[in-house]
Order: sequence, then C-alpha cells, then structure tokens
Amino acid sequence: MNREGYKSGFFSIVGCPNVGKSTLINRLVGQKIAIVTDRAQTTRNRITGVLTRKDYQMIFLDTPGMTKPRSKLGEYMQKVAEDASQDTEAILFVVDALNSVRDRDADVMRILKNERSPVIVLINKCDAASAAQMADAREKIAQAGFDTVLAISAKNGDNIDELEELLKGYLTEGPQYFPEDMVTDQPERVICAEMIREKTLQLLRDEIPHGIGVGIDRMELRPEGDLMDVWATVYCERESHKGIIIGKGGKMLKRIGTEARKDIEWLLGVRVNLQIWIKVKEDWRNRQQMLNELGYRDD
Ligand SMILES: Nc1nc2c(ncn2[C@@H]2O[C@H](COP(=O)(O)OP(=O)(O)OP(=O)(O)O)[C@@H](O)[C@H]2O)c(=O)[nH]1
Ligand SMILES: [Mg+2]
Repeated sequence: MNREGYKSGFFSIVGCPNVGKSTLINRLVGQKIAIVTDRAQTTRNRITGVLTRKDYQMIFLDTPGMTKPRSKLGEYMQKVAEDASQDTEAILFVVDALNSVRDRDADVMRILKNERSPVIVLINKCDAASAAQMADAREKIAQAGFDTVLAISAKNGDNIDELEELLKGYLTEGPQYFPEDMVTDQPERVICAEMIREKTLQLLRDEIPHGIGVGIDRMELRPEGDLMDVWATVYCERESHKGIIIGKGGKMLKRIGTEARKDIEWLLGVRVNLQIWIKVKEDWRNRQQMLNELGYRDD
C-alpha cells in the first residue's frame, strides 16, 4: 500500500551473542516472535519483526550473534547476520553493558564502520548495570567513533519509546510493506519449532550443547476446529543427549512438551496436542541437507 506522507524503513539488529537482540525485537513489536535464552547463539535465522503505526511502519531484522563460525550452521548464521546489515535505514548495534564493550564488540564495530548504513549503538541491560559499567561502555563506544548512542533495557522497556522516536528520524516516505496485523514474516510452524527449541535450551541449560535442531513434521487442525495436533522432532547429535532430553521416566521431555505447548497455544489461539520425538543425527550441523530440512536455507 502506498499512501501519501506514509513513511517506512528497515533496521537491522546486530551484535555479539547474548547481548539481548531478540529481547529487543520482541519489545519493539510488542510480541514474542523470537526466542530468548541466557545462552549464546540462540538465534539462528534472520527474523523479521514489524511495527505498524498510523503514519509509519518500521521493519526490524533480528540476526544471529556475530562470532567465529565453527560449523556449517555457524557459517550460515554469520552470513545471515552480515547480509541483514546491507541496505537498511540504520543498523542497531547492541552491546551488553554488563560485559562492557569487549574485544569482540570492538571487532564488530570496526566492520560496521565500513557499512553504508548509519549505526546506532544501543547499550542494553541498563536496568542491571552499574553507573561505572555504563560509563565504561559509553567511553569505549566514543573511542570507536560512534556518536549516536542510547542506553536501553530491552527487558524492562526503558528508553524504548525514545528509541522509536529516534528511529522515526531515519524513515523515508515509502509503502506500508506488511499488512498492519502482521508482526512477523515467520510461518507459524517455524515459530512453533523455535518455541520447542527454546524450552529445550532453557530447561537443559548446560547438560546438552547447542547441537539440537527442531522440525515440525505435521500440523493438523481437527475437523471440529478446536484442537490442533502438532508433531515435532528434536534432533540431537548423540545417543547420550537423547537420554538427557527424555529424562528419567520421560520426565524432562514431558516438561519441555508442556511448556512449549502453552506458548504454542497462546501463539495459535487454539488448544494443542503436541507430540515430540527425539532422533539422533550425528553431526547434523554440518550436513547441508539436514540444515535445509530444518529451514536454514540460503534464499
Ligand atoms: N537484565 C537484562 N537482561 C536482558 C536484557 N535484554 C536481554 N536480557 C537477557 O540476556 C539474555 C540474552 O538475551 P537474547 O535476547 O536471547 O540475546 P541475543 O542477543 O538475541 O542472543 P543470540 O541470539 O544468542 O545472539 C537473556 O537471558 C535475556 O533475558 C535487559 O535489558 N536487561
Ligand atoms: Mg537472539
């Protein structure tokens, strides 16, 4: 839709792992579209979030945390993050005040200096950081040569209105790219798979490494229309991981299923019967076909 005086624009959200990029996109669009955990490298794909107001639309691209790739999946994640920064109105570079600005951040800032898009640096987690930590972050960012800086809390919402106000200045006259009721371009089955991955990562914390992938095999609404059957598979890399995910007497898997089901029901607005299978696929993170099947595609 093209309306006179209507403004729009794209913003990519980039930064190191675990700084709060996905928490920020959820906050900006006012809905949970990206999963969040306290583990690094949670986000694997580019996630589009849409914020529509009467006079403008902002489109945000959440990306995987930038880090040195160690597998095909890692390379893919890195490419997603780099590509997303191309041709956006501005790049939102997020740093974690609790970790100061580390060497890794400095590396990314050097890369961003060469991007064509302007860079806005967001010092996140200001709710939990000390004044000294905030001052330290500001100083390092200034040293790197960036002057548009805002302290925010993606978690609490501190300064998010101010951020939106700031971003308005970067919009240009343009179409409303997405319908007003659309918050993300991710298909429902992808979000469902992500919810299951989030619960698995959250509940198993350190017991299993990152090598899990989740695929939705089938989603079917019962004819009465009041119940959706969802079949999902969790892929892990070792037989021992399978045991951990299932847990004693199936307890862990049951918990993962119950928590994921609640989120999925909320998302779909219908009661859900969720069935989860666990399969061992060694080294799936390095198999292109497996990556494609799970939706990590290069298009
Ligand atoms: N105190 C505080 N914690 C936050 C804030 N924003 C995010 N977090 C926490 O930081 C952790 C990482 O958040 P994510 O949003 O998953 O971080 P990310 O940058 O998307 O991480 P990757 O996808 O792994 O790159 C989670 O435990 C969040 O709850 C914030 O403003 N304040
Ligand atoms: Mg993320």
